[in-house]
Amino acid sequence: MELTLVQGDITEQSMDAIVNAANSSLLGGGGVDGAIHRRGGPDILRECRALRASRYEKGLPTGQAVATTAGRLPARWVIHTVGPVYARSQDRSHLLASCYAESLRVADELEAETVAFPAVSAGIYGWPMDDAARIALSTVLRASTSVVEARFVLFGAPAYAAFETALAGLRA
Ligand code: AR6
Repeated sequence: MELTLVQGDITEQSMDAIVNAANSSLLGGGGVDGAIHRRGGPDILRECRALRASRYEKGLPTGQAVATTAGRLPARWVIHTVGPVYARSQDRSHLLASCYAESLRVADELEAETVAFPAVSAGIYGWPMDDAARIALSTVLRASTSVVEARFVLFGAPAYAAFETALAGLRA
């Protein structure tokens, strides 16, 4: 698998699937979630509502992932995953790793070959970027998947630099 890092906006990526850092309501929010729903249009929210009514009446649990189509976005699918809120007093890194592993599992089910990820939990959910990057990259590098390209789309220079440093550390 090819793993790439780019600085940019995930809503502009022409990939088979883009991953959304959602919340368990699946009904939208701020950050990358807000951007995806804003640019993708109402079809995504309609499918999210249907998922809530059928498979996830209590919401999508933290660490899990589920797909919808991508509305007006250039991607084909959006894979919604729910990152853990960062807590200094409790190690939730297994849940953050699970977001990436489960997103790749859903991508495999969709036969998606190219997948773009944001830095899940590293915005509103408060995860320190360096640690979020290390968990994200090590999980994706370890995954057994048919995905051909995993692209991390980092919003801003500091996020990109943190991922670059973390990747160099993992490859050293
Ligand atoms: N493209 C790529 N990355 C982005 C974009 C974008 N368009 N916009 C923001 N980011 P966040 P979380 C970066 O807060 O921490 C929502 O309200 C951002 O700079 O989007 O998992 C949900 O509904 C940061 O580095 O997600 C949840 O309630 C990273 O994406 C909650 O926020 C993740 O930041 C989830 O919080």
